[in-house]
Amino acid sequence: MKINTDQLSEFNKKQNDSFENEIDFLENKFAKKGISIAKIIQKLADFQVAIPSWALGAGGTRFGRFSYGGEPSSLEQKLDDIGILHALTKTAGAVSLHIPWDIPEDVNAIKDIAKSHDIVFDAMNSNTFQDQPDAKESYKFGSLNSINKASREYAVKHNKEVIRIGQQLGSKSLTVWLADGASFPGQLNFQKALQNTEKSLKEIYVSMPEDWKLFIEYKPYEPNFYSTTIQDWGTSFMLANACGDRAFTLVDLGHHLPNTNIEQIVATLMYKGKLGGFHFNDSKYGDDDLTVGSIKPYALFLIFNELVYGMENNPQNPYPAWMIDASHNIKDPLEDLLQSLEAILIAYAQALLVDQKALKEAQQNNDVTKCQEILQDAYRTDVRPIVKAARAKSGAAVNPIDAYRAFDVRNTLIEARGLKTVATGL
Ligand code: PSV
Ligand code: MN
Ligand code: MN
Repeated sequence: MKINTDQLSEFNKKQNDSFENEIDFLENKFAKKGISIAKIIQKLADFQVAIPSWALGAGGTRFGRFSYGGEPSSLEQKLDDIGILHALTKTAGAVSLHIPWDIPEDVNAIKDIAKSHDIVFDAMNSNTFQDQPDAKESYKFGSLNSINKASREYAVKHNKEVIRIGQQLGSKSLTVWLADGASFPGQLNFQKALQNTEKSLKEIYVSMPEDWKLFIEYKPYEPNFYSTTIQDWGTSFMLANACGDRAFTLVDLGHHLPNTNIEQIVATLMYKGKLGGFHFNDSKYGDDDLTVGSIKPYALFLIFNELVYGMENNPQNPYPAWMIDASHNIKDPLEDLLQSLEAILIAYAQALLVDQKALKEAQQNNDVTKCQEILQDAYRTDVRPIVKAARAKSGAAVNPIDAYRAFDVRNTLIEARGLKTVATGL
């Protein structure tokens, strides 16, 4: 199924949304502060977020999985689904693949399909947290950190293979997330595990092409519940530094203990030029992988505020690789991703509305009340007309979920693929 720009502009016209009037109002209001809404609209229109191949089916739980119907069962179908998201939003122009779930049988055919949807291949993800049916070595007690040399070498080899596949597709980065850790005290020698991890990552790093980046993801717990070898940003940062200039830390919003000040982590990493990748989701308790912005929208805004500051003031930091890392088992996965994309653009727009000049002055004067007022003035602005204007500008749907439902996407997919479908992934 393909939705084209003409169909969408027709649908937009029919909807007759009043966002343009609201834009006029915002232009006038923010011009007084020297903030251009037109520039913000352009920034939002340019913003692209990768969709992970594993978020297109109903998943996100290790307990019951309930098929949503019409889910993609091949890489081709996954790209088609992202094509739908991208047509509706013009924000989802990239895919992040997980190997071995997404090994392409015919690389050129896959590249053609991606191109036809205007999708590029963002970071490749390796998987050393599961043993595959034909596995020669086991990751049961770790992969890159393993006490067992053969398991370590097997995991390094897998990562090299992921790089090779990524190169064929035109990807330029590898994300490594390790489940490696211990479930019980005494199980692991922490120092040895860290040393092995560092050594293995360095081996992977030196095997990357010169124009590739390595993203090292951290997570405090799960699946191991006593210790995780790369548990926090500090460990990831240290390992990235040990590898070299093209190794970076990857922040996943769900990978923090409750109440962690994630925006401060973002600021610290960008200051040091080491924030390479970013996974969006939301959570109430742990790595819940809920829809972006569904639980803590103010925290998301504060994080974006630091990202915007970093993108404008830290040339030492590369432009981060954005990805949604959310999936759910009771919502239509595509509607869920549309909601996440919307929440990301809303938080980005709010952060771009922060009056940086006034904030700097208030900080200089230690005017704490004013600082808070400035941030909250941006956060409490209804930026949805700006997001709609950005989408209208790029030829997307002004209201993507309305369009998704009006075009009856899910039923069309169910008709084509069946009602009892299982997508590969989590
Ligand atoms: C781990 O929880 C994670 O967030 C990593 O990004 C993985 O690559 C992804 O989920 C899928 O396993
Ligand atoms: Mn992640
Ligand atoms: Mn996660």
